[in-house]
Amino acid sequence: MTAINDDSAVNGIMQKRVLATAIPGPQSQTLHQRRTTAVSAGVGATLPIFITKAAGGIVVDVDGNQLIDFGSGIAVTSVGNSAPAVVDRITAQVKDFTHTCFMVTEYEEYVEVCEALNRLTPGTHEKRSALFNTGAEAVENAVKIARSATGRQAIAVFEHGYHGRTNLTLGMTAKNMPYKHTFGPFAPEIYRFPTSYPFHDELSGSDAAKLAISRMEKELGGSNIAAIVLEPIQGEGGFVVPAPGFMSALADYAKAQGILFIADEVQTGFCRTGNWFASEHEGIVPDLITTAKGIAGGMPLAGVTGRADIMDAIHAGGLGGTYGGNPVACAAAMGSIETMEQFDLVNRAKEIEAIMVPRLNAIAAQTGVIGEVRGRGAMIAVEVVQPGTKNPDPELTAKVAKACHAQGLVVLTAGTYGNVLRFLPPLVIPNHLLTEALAIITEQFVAATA
Ligand code: PLZ
Repeated sequence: MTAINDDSAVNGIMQKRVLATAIPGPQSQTLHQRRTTAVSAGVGATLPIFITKAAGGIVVDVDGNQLIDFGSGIAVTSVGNSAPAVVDRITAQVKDFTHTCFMVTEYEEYVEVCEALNRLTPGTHEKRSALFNTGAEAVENAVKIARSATGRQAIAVFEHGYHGRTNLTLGMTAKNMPYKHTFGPFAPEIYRFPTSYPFHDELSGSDAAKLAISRMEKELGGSNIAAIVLEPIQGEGGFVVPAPGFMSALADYAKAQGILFIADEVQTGFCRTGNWFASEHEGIVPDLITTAKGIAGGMPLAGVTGRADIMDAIHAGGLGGTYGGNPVACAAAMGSIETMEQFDLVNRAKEIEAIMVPRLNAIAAQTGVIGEVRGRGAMIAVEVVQPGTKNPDPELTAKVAKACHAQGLVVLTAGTYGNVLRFLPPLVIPNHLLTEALAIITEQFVAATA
């Protein structure tokens, strides 16, 4: 880790927080104003600053501010922005060709990424992959594949789950505002069940699974269920880590009933949680696994990987799309995977967890407004509550997030109740920036609760 864990410049950007103006600064404000006359008001912005450069653990804005990045563009730039291996591979690929459509004429880069996915995902069984552009598209295709391969229709999903913004995946997503509100009706045959949320349900993994399974049995009947789709750690839902045994009990039930177990690892995959995939923490080998985000260092790419018998059960031509597995995105993925292996980012994510969790627990003890510090690896969050209760405090969460932004730290919120502050640093962030960010978070929690 020595190569990327010092405070020198990365890609010419000093790994240093700089507050040159108020945030957002005047140039960002001007651009944001311009944006309102060109971009639909339906597209949000967590922090309305305009970025010109980013590398390592820093994003640079038009006003010359340098912010510490605890968002990674929502868990995407795990290898850092414009990681050298990603840039080199993209540059070479762009010079050769940018697109043929893999369904029209083939190219090796697509096959290479599928081989890497088959090798890196859990399980040593024979696998196949197919490539798409976004996480939602991967989930849509996993559902298509599961329905076609099983001849069944019902899809079981969970409370607090998030699977995307297309019509099918919105139906699978739990939260109304802002995702689903006024956008229905949603696709049929999607059923939501209780999840394991240890901080609130106080159930063991096996008891939580029993509850979900008995509901599946009574409301659907196991033989009607095509797939159980689950995030091994819920992302948008608030980094909810299920109690140990929850996933394995569901996976066992699925196996016994001929139901496919689909792990949506779009947010948790590719070293983020201190394993290549979060399913591994529980020894789960999913039948199908969806990936996106961290796979390609910021380029749009997604995959469905799974048992060869399932993936090959689909009729020829049944899967595809114009851009899925675009060669430039595939080149980026190979550069990204190379970086993860070269710098051992699985273990770097564990180091980040070891640095962050004690500091966040200290804030919890000091302020009394953090009910739980949770997550794995570099996917860590705090659930903000009214002191002495488990009642959500979304106002305080928003206030602390905003105060962190003003101090030059990009943080995101999450959770069904909007009361989770989540931290997703690039895995290549230098330690001094991690420490500085934790100091900012501490100060802002203390100030907001004083
Ligand atoms: N599955 C588990 O986390 C994307 C969404 C941000 P796409 N999460 C970030 C937003 O507000 O739109 C996500 C996820 C899981 C699927 C998806 C969807 O991935 O690449 O955004 O389509």
